[in-house]
Amino acid sequence: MSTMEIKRDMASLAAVVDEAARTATAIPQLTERVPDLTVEDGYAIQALSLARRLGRGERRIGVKMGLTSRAKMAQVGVDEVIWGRLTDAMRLEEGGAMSRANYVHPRIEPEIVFLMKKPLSGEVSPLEALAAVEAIAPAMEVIDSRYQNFKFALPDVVADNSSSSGFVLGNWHKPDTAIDNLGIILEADGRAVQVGSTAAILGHPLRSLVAAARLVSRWGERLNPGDIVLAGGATAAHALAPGMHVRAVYQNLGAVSLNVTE
Ligand code: OOG
Ligand code: MG
Repeated sequence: MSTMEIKRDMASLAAVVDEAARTATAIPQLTERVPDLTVEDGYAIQALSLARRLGRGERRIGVKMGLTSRAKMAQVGVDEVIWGRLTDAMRLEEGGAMSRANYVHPRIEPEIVFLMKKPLSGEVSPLEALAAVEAIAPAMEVIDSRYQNFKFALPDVVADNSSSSGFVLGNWHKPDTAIDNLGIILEADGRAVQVGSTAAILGHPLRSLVAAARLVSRWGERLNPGDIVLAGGATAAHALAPGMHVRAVYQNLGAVSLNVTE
């Protein structure tokens, strides 16, 4: 295949995942159609599908890290840290509502989010990463794999923007707030469905920011001032259903909540 043909192919695969996300329709894994799809291809497809979103007027506002905890890796059977791009259209109002109909099979997970005040990319130490942070907040991510049965291989999930589909942010705290080992309870309708600690995120959520700086620069990007960085789920994700009220309660940081409608 010529370079031109390969590029065209990536663009059509980007259209497939983007349309699946836009219309909340489950699709077969791309690796079923293209068995030799690589992780590099996955990131190329992700970048092209993000470009389609930007073409519809969405704004890139940061990145998400994925599979930064054992619980998450075990839940989806992929054990490599991944990243995806976030846009303003994915933001959900804290304490507000999200419509189940806009998603294929949404799940929610408790995370930590960083707000950047300085650019960051490449190999950095945890201290250098912290020096680039404006604020830290508790957050929940709504993930929604576009693949049937929430099943995928590494190149698939990367192409599908690492399952990103929504997020809700809690109150901002100072960057020097201790976040290395804070208890988290994820509740659905007042019942604890997941219990964990921020330490589950690579031992310390700051390590996820270090990994984000390294990974984005590998793909020609950087973290910019004003960007947010979701550090990855601290527990396994919980499936969402209409009528459900979900809340993540954090030791010292407060809580974040969301209501699921039809
Ligand atoms: C992949 C995305 C993982 C996280 O926080 O670990 C992720 C998935 O679980 O579908 O967002
Ligand atoms: Mg996540």
